[in-house]
Amino acid sequence: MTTTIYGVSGSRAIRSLWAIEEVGIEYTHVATHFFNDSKTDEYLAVNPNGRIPALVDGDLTLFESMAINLYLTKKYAPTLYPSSDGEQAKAIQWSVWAISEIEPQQMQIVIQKFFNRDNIDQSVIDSATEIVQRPLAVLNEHLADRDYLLGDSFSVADLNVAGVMLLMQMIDFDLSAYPNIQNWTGRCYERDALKRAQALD
Ligand SMILES: N[C@@H](CCC(=O)N[C@@H](CS)C(=O)NCC(=O)O)C(=O)O
Repeated sequence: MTTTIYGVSGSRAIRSLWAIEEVGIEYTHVATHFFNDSKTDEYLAVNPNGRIPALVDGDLTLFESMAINLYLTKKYAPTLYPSSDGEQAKAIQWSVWAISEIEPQQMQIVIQKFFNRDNIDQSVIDSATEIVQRPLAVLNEHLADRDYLLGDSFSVADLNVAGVMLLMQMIDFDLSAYPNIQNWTGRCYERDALKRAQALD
């Protein structure tokens, strides 16, 4: 069976490139860029949304980084995927939380800083920065008495939330009011699997 992952590391595909490096299986990386590469007929047959990442694992084709990561860890890296129903639900909870509570605000800032450089609307940045404080405070509080989201060890919950939070670095977001988040991202971001993923195209 062959496993192929599509996407470039300088994009949200980094989340799933990180995941596939964590699980340690053999795979083919197709460095599909989010501009033209993701709109070819060949790629649209893999992901009709025209977005990266996407995964083909044998007969299974998947899009959405969080779903790809939950699948990869469950199937190939049981140490990263919780065993109890409750903890599995928590992993899903944090994954959904990251893309619904954090990512939309980050993207507002990304759009202004990177795609609207000549005409930045500071009010959009200020508003997104303010809105994201509430979920950041929740995450910071949650990490007050544990090293990782589900307890003592790194799991797919950390992979997914820290994967989404990678964008915070790109937009130079000030996290100094959230020391527990800073310490936790520090632990997550020193993982070799992430470094290998970041070294890919
Ligand atoms: N919710 C998707 C978002 C994927 C996404 O929007 N990827 C961007 C790259 S960062 C993309 O492919 N953009 C191309 C486009 O929207 O046409 C996921 O997490 O996988």
